[in-house]
Amino acid sequence: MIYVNKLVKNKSTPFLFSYRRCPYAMRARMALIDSKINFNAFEITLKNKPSEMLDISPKGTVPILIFGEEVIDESIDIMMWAYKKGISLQYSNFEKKLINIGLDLIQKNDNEFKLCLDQYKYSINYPSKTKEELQNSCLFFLEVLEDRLDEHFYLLSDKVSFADIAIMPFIRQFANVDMKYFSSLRFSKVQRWLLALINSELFIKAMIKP
Ligand SMILES: N[C@@H](CCC(=O)N[C@@H](CS)C(=O)NCC(=O)O)C(=O)O
Repeated sequence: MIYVNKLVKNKSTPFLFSYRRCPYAMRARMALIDSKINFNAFEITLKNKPSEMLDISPKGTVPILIFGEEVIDESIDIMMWAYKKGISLQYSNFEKKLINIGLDLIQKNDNEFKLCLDQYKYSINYPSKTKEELQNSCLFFLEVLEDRLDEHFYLLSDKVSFADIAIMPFIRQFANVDMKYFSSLRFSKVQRWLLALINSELFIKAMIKP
């Protein structure tokens, strides 16, 4: 792992422990790219995490950003770090009220929707509930997003923001469980929003195989 050590210790370029398919790592990579921050990334496997990573952050989750003495091991904190540091100007135009709406949506995603999503994704582990029940329990959040998308194409305005980037990987997971079901839902704005983000240059860049 001399290679990892060298990258971690590089003081001029931020380093990210990442996992391509992890939705939290996706949002971190997208925020870094959106903020035009050049970074080195190391793709881990969850079953065999590098000891260098565990030494730095024993909780053992990705993403982890390391820059000089700074270690940031929560995806939202990495996003905020990126937008503060980067040259993405769009957020300076946001009022505090909009930023708070974005943060509230992310809280709902991470604390409420994610739980329902995991049960739906791993429905086999919940034999007492039907697939339909598990699907239905996720819909409250799609309803919230559909309402937000009533006024603008994206969640906070007509431009992609940190809120879209933070939430999109989880809605993508929801859609991927059963695409036919997702497409049949009444949430046409969420469907259009997700498709636009999946096809965006930002997401495509963030998903390039390491
Ligand atoms: N709250 C953390 C959650 C990160 C997380 O749970 N990442 C998953 C991968 S998607 C992970 O690393 N899990 C550790 C494991 O499965 O061993 C964040 O936002 O960064």
